[in-house]
Amino acid sequence: MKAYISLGANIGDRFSQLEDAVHMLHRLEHIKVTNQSSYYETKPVGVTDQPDFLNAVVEIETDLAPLALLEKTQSIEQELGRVRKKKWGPRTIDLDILLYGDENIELESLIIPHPRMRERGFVMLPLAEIAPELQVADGETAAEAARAFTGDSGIVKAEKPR
Ligand code: PH2
Ligand code: MG
Ligand code: MG
Repeated sequence: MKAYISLGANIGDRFSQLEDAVHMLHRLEHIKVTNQSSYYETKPVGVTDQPDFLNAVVEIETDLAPLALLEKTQSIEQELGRVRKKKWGPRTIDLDILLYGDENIELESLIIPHPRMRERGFVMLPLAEIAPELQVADGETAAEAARAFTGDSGIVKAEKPR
């Protein structure tokens, strides 16, 4: 199954944390990272008095069931030192499952498609970069949903530091 995961970090070494998370995903059995967006420097959305984020989206191929995939993403968050303090507060790494094939899932612990993804430029711009034709809602592609955010000065492609 093809799935899409968004990654975000706004404390610590944000580039390394995102890169480590992608490598950890790829090294897991049953998951292959098949595409990765650029990194984006983004203004915080929601709780705005926190540091800027680095965001990206990856496409994976997996035969894990959704909840098994969620367990993997949560253990990567744990391993990279995520401490859950306040909802939507600063984090060393956040992995959110956006889409899992074309499945609709509504569990207490997991809602797919991610309920807020189409309102979030920091998700839609990187997603549209790697999967413009992907259907994100009835009759709407990622590229179409991302159009609402083109020219948003709060979302800028970032160069990877060397
Ligand atoms: N994640 C949030 C809340 N706000 N803002 C940006 N720019 N990037 C994020 O990844 C982000 C956010 C909750 O997970
Ligand atoms: Mg999130
Ligand atoms: Mg999350």
